Amino acid sequence: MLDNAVRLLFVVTIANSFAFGANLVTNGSFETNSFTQSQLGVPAGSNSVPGWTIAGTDLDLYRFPSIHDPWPAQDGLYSVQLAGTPGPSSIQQDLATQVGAEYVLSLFMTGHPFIGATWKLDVMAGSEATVFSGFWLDPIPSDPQWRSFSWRFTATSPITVLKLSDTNQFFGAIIDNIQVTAVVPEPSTLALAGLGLAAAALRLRRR
Ligand SMILES: [Ca+2]
Repeated sequence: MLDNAVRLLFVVTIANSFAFGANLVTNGSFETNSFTQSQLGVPAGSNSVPGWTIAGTDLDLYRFPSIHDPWPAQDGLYSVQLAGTPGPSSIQQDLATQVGAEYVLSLFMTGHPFIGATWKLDVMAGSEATVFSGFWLDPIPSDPQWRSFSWRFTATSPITVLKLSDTNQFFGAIIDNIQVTAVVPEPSTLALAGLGLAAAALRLRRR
């Protein structure tokens, strides 16, 4: 019976042994910017969206509500479409990371309104890459269809370049609320692990 209890304790510990650290991304929700209603497009090289380096051609920064942006942002007032007017474009920033540590990237994505289609976002973190994609019907103000995406990567450098790209020229994915957090052991489960080890050690001593 004690054997089973100890095994169960270790299984519970392994299954719940992760938590997530602080967000490493600067301005991941695009709420800090020098955007004005009259300038929707943000050209490559612009520093009007602090934290991000903009490359390619142009991106669209949307502020809710406006005639160009009838759907609510997922977080705050602002969201970004990388396939600008015209795109394509990319955004990137350097993240301070620990070599060998694991991180989780999470963001919210929806599709360009007025055109139901499959949209995709190319994601790079250091030398690792993935693609977030899906089919969206036309987002509408009452149903912006924000979906959550996440992906784990391992840092191979003290500086990891996070880069998000959309290869569409005009219409594409819309993104918001970008976060990168370290995967770290959770103190409460570390305590459970300690209890498990203590129980196992006690059993061995009694034999
Ligand atoms: Ca936002």
